Amino acid sequence: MKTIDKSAENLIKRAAKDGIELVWDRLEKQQPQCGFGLLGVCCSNCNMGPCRINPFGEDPQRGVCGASADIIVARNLGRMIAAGAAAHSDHGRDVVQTLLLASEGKAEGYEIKDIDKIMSVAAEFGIDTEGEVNKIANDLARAILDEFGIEKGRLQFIERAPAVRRERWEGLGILPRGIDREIVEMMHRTHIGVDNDYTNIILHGLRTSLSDGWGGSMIATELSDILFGTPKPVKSRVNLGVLEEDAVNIVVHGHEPILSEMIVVASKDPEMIDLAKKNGASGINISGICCTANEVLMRNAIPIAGNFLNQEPAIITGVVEAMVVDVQCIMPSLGEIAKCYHTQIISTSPKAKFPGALHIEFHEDRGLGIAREIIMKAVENFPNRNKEKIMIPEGTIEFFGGFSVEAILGALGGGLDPLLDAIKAGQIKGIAAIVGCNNPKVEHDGCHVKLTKKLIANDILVVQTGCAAIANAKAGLLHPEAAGLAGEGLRAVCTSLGFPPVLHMGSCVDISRILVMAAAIANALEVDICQLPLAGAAPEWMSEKAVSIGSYVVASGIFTVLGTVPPVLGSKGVVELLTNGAEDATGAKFTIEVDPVKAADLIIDHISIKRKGLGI
Ligand code: SF4
Ligand code: MSK
Repeated sequence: MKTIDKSAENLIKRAAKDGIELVWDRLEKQQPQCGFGLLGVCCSNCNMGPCRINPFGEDPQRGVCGASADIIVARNLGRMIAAGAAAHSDHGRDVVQTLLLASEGKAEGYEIKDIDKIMSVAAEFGIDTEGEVNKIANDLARAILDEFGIEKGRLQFIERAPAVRRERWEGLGILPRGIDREIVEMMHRTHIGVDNDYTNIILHGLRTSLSDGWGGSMIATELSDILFGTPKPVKSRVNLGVLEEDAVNIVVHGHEPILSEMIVVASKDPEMIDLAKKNGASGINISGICCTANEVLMRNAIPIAGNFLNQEPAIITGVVEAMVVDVQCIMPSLGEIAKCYHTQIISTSPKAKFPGALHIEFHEDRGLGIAREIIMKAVENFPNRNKEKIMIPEGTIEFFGGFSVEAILGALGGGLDPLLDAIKAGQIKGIAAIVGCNNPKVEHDGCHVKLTKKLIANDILVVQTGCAAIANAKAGLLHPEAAGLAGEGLRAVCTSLGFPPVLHMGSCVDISRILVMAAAIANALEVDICQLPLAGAAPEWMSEKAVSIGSYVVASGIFTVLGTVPPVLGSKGVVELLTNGAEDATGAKFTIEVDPVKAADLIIDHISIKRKGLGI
């Protein structure tokens, strides 16, 4: 089966009937995929190549320059980490720029929403918090821009990690210095003839990934909270059924909250609603796809249309007036599919243009004005719908999101103690972070849901971000009633708090919230993160960002299970390092397990070992 998402199933069938090619069809046409690529043993880093290593022991065993399979696989993996870290961190940089402009009164529509958070983050950066808020915001934005460079030589947010973890990083020589510096250095090291020691490359990969998790991503999360508010629990609805037949449907898709927040604000403007009514609609319906969806869900309870593999089926409904995209995880196929419908794809980032899209470039200084312009385009497109093509799935699923660390602590009465007590008493055996994408190589959403169900049934609290969270929202697991599927201990805790057994903590960059929580638990118990009953999993991952995430999660001391196979199997050395050697270095390692039920068993065993280690 292609998907377990009932709201997408019939749309996929309809696309096939209408001869519209979707991601699954393109994957099929790519078969067989290149064996060298799957193993990670092809290289085109210089023009003596491209080279590939025969994994079956026959010649050639070396690239033209003499690079072995170990070197080629490590270099390719290093570049994947660098690309992923760059994506998250450049997102973070855009949020800092917005804060900077807002502090100078040059960003229309933006304001500082979380005063407590700006004060606490400013204090971390040693900024005087006595003065006027805009001055503090300006000083903070400038201090954070320094984190991208090299002058300071040590990222500020790593101070949130337990001292013992920082010492470990220092001992390994992987303390992240500057975000851009680590990414650039990875590109330098993997140029022909530079770093040809695969262990050294992988170690720098960990350092690069740490500059994402404890740098770029954490910056994106914290500053988004400052500008748009720190999330609190919210109720919303999910799946493609959130699209409405009589309203102007605007789907925001991509990653950054900067424009989508303004679109949400502008969509409530009576003038925009009147315009929609004049064009024959009942109003304006905003929904989201991918991590933009998670951003506007967390702070505005905006419904979610779907995750990564829902982006093409969304257009097949025939009711999307505009799909507004910024950066990351946006398929270049959207423009082609939209040609068969009235949907207007609107690209907005100067960094990301798409075939067949109308480009309305976003600039923070006119944020609200541009959002209004985009909404007007969507509204004017409403009369162009072809009524015969409309196919909206019936029924939506209710779920809860908005579980920032602050919200979780708030619900626990302001401190971690109730959670620690539940863990010590074995009511909650441990915590698993299930994150990451969809991948058409595996059943859409299926691995996320099977893994999660087995974990909660075994009293493991699941925390989630990204497309993984959306998958489980669609499956009904992000609702307090899902506590009925949990083991006795977890069920009791969820029932007393009114919490779901699966907590939605936000977008991909918000995995930094999970790091903050892990560090807080480790600090409270006076142990290192790697001693805690924690695990990570990315059952359906596909993006380079997921490679960076997996790497910083392991580097932070958390055992991680990958559900789709990374392109590393062509190197015995790299595989041994990631699945074994990493444990000596970081206290954690990777495992690859494509069967989600077996992956759950691995996590359950791991958590039980860690519990024994703590004597609980
Ligand atoms: Fe081939 Fe070496 Fe050039 Fe890569 S860097 S393409 S292995 S010669
Ligand atoms: S959106 S990176 S497909 S989680 Fe963050 Fe989903 Fe993966 Fe993109």
